Amino acid sequence: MAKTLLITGASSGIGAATARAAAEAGWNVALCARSTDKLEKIAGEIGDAAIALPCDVTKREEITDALEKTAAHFGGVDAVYANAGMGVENAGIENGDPDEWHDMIHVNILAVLYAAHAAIPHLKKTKGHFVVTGSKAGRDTFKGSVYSATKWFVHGFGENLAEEMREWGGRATIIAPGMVDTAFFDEPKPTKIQPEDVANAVVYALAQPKTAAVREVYIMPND
Ligand code: NJP
Repeated sequence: MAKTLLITGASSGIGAATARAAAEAGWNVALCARSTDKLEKIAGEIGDAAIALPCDVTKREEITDALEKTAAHFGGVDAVYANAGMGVENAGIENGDPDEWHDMIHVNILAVLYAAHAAIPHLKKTKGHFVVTGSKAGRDTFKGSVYSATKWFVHGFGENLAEEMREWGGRATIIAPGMVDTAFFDEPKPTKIQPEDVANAVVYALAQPKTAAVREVYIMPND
């Protein structure tokens, strides 16, 4: 029977590419983001193996509900990819905007915790897998970057979660890309990592036998 993956931030970029790659690899995919029209278009392209579940990841009840609906629709949840994330317009601390930090921390940190908390009861049943999008920015120092600091959190949390999940046979993986050519940036970045490259890394981590827990995949552009 096909396994099921719920993806947040599935309406564009890395999440949309992962939905397509995972479906190609035989997974059912549940697509979560706020843009209903984009989700429905991607789900329509994939077909019966996909459902669109509009969801704001900063609202705990919405991600909890999306997981329940996924389990009801496909018969269970084998993996969750907490990928939704955002940056800020105003870089640095001195010139930063605390309101922007608040929104970013909600999406990049708290919503990852909400997704993990809501996912564990489902993943425990399947000895499943939690994947989260970290960053090169979460393994390196960037002058005054609060975004980078949110991704440092993701890396620390992902490692700690992996240790908790290991107790019952679950696995957790951090995907750490450098610059990816997505709507995250205003200008196209054709020589940088392509969203499909990151999607391949997610599918690789999910495809490993139970004896191998891929804890992190670190991908850099090669230009
Ligand atoms: O960017 P983009 P990426 N509730 O803007 C969703 C990390 N990363 O694919 O709600 C639910 O195309 C948003 O959907 P919508 C980055 O930090 C990137 O590059 O419809 N969903 C969209 O689907 C992030 O964690 C680079 O607006 C929410 C998605 O998030 C991940 O990669 C490098 C939401 C953003 O897609 C995917 O970003 C790196 C909410 N409240 C890490 N807020 C890079 N691009 O260079 C946002 O190291 N979304």
